[in-house]
Amino acid sequence: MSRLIVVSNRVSAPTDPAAGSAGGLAMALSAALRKYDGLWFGWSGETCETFTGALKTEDRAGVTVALVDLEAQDVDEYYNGYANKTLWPLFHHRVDLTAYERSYGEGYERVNRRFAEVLRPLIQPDDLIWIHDYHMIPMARELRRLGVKNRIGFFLHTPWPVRQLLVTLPFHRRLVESLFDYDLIGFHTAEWRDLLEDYVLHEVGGERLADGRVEAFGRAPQLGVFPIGIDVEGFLAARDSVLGRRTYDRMAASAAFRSMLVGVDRLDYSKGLEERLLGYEQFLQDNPDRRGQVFLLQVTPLSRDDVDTYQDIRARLDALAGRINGAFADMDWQPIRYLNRTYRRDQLAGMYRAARVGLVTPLRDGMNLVAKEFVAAQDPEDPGVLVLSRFAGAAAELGDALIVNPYAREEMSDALRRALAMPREERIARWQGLMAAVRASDVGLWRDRYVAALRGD
Ligand code: ADQ
Repeated sequence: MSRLIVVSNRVSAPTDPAAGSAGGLAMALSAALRKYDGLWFGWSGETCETFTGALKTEDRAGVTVALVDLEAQDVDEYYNGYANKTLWPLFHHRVDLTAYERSYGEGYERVNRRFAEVLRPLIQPDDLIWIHDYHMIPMARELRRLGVKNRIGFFLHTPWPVRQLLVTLPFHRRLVESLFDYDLIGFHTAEWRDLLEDYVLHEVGGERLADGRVEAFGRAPQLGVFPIGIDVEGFLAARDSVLGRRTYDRMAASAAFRSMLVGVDRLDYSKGLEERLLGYEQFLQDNPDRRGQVFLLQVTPLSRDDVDTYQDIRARLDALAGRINGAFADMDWQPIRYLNRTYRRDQLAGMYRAARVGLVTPLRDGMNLVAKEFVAAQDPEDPGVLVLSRFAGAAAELGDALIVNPYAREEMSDALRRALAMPREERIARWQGLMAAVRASDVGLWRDRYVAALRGD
């Protein structure tokens, strides 16, 4: 069997899977690679004075990882710049937050070239190469330049933007052309795939071939839909672990017969956190009889601190949570518990299980694994209700959730009232549909489907 080489910006294989608190991508990839004979290559997260390309190789929880340091200027232009200030906001439709600086684009291409040069000697002729996410789009082009003939696949964890916004990016055509050096390009949903096709057909003058593929730039890569999921058995084990059960007991006791709503998100403007708090505020206004009977546990660790936008959103959320608590709290009740820290996976599982409602309301999200974790954590006999944004990729599979438009606070308020009043039979019926969908997209299946398609099976 051919080896699998996985490439992503950050490499994060947790030594104890139950303790994992890394982002969605890292959790999914470490679960996927654990059973594979392969190599995981990426940036070490460290900087060096002058780029040498020296590799640090180690074994982490059964996964061989190969890491390289970058210069401070690389990190600034490629990671903080083009990845986090250009592509991330643009792909999440925040052109108001998108930076279009030429030095960022140059740094992005330089770092991708450096990564390709360091990886090149490690590649054996029949290796499959699987490159992840928006940090790495030009990697295939650079590897091809170095003579790599292997099958190379790309997977985008974020949404793909609409054509009308993508064209605001200088050199957008160059970026998309470099995508066409892959053999396979994977997305979470048909919607994201269709948006790339739309750009290629209408902006570049590409053509639809008889077999359904789209041809442009003299190439016709395969485009596919591979919805990512969670490690279902691993997550259930975390939920049922000693710490998972103890966390559930603690939360249930501290809820003291009140219904808990739970939100778990990285601090990011794409997650719709302000809109969620505003929807909850509306609910408290609309339903005086519910005050004192519910509370929102919002778990949001701080992230990407060096990008100004995250400082702003943090300040706004702090103010909003303070305002709502100030306006509605009583001597023995606080409507929002806002926690800025990460928790172990088993602790999160216990929190989800203790919640009556899971609030997953991003404004735009490639998939959203929290939605799937919340479903998996529930008690089949007495499950909580998932309130899910229609703008999360997960909504394409999780139609049994209460689907909401997070921009409309009255709609959020209505959904909360409905979720809290939902009879047990309906909760069970919806949960069964949701859990079947969560199992059908298990991360192991996701990996196997992608690798089979990359191999050309
Ligand atoms: P993310 O934007 O990071 O991922 P998501 O899919 O929700 O979003 O995954 C977040 C992960 O981080 C979850 O596993 C969650 O449990 C964990 N997490 C969040 N808050 C935490 C906390 N306080 N403590 C510990 N763990 C916490 C990107 C894309 C998504 C896509 C994934 C996978 O933005 O759309 O679903 O990649 O492709």
